[in-house]
Amino acid sequence: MNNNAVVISGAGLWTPENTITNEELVDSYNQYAEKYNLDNAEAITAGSKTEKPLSSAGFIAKASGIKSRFAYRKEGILDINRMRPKLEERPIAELSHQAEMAVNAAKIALSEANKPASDIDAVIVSCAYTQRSYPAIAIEVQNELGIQGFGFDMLVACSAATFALQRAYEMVSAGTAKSVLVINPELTSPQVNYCDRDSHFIFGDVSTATVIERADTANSNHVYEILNTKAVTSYSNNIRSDFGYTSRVDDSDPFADDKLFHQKGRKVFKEVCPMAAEHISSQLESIGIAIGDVKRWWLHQANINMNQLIAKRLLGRDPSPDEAPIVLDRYANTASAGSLIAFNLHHKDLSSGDIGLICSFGAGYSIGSLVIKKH
Ligand code: CO8
Repeated sequence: MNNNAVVISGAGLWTPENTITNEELVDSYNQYAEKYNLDNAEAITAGSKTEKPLSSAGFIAKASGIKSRFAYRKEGILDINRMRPKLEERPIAELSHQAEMAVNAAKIALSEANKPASDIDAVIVSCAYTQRSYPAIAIEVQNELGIQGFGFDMLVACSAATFALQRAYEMVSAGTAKSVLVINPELTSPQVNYCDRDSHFIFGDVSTATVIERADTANSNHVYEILNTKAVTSYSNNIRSDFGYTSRVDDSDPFADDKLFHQKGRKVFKEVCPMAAEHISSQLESIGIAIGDVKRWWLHQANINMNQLIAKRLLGRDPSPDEAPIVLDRYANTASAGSLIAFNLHHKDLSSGDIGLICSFGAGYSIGSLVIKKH
């Protein structure tokens, strides 16, 4: 490997302790829906309110592949009089929730990279939402870990992790940073509408982190050269969250359904699958790598049927669990972290020279991918 090559030298995954199974979630949602329908019976009959349909654990597992998810805070989510997590506000002298999640994953990634925090000179926190606009969560993390240099936050919904890895790759290639820590503290549960049957099951909380540096400074056990990166975006309203800093002044309800995650799931499925398959095959073709030469596909984890369809389009057959690992049965959709959870849990068995592909796809629409090769 060329000494100037840019590599992934360490990865970290931090998983919250609390799990919520489909059965638990559906049981609480159905109790909530039955109470809502009873309390609003007159309005529902008059047509001014809509009856809440019941959810089903069987539907969720079949339609999405999700069986369980992790929650940073479980309290409140299953309480039918609350239907959202209860997250205590912390004093500013304490580490913020999202910075804590980020630091937890970052410490694991640094240890895997065999690198002290003092060797890092840039921190990117990249995820679907940040807890506040400023100061950046990345700067708080930088301070907590004692890192010199600079940090910034970026948001690209489901592609936040891959897009940030690409920016880190460019910074190290250009020499503007020596070692970059990319962190994805995906605290999705505050934006999930647990009162909506169609989306209450989709998301989970998690945090992932990755160290990017030059090959000549890397000394960890699992080093991956980044051979190529590719990003694309194409505007779509099919996945939206309209909560923002202007929600206070536009005289709308800042907590209305449109201010939470909402989507046209079937449309997303139909439009994104062919886009992602085309994106990946044209990327590999452009660098002369045959589909059959890719040993592992660390794909975005939104829906098992989506992953199987994309892999089948690429391979011309069903992928084996070993080729395209699935983690969403335990983790659900974790916004941008999904493909990196798959990477964290399924990369150490690869041999020198093996090629893999990390790819995310989702809101925006956005697709981001990296082709990597084990050293
Ligand atoms: N229980 C029982 N029935 C249900 C349920 C439920 N929970 N939900 C829906 N149904 C019903 C529907 O109402 C429908 O009934 P009917 O036929 O009578 O109208 C029937 O089941 C079938 O519904 P769908 O056609 O919607 O079902 P699908 O087979 O399409 O499955 C999915 C729904 C699982 C949502 C599927 O469409 C999907 O996964 N699509 C892909 C979506 C996707 O990948 N989205 C990306 C979102 S993530 C992202 O981009 C990042 C955003 C930032 C993070 C946000 C964090 C909060």
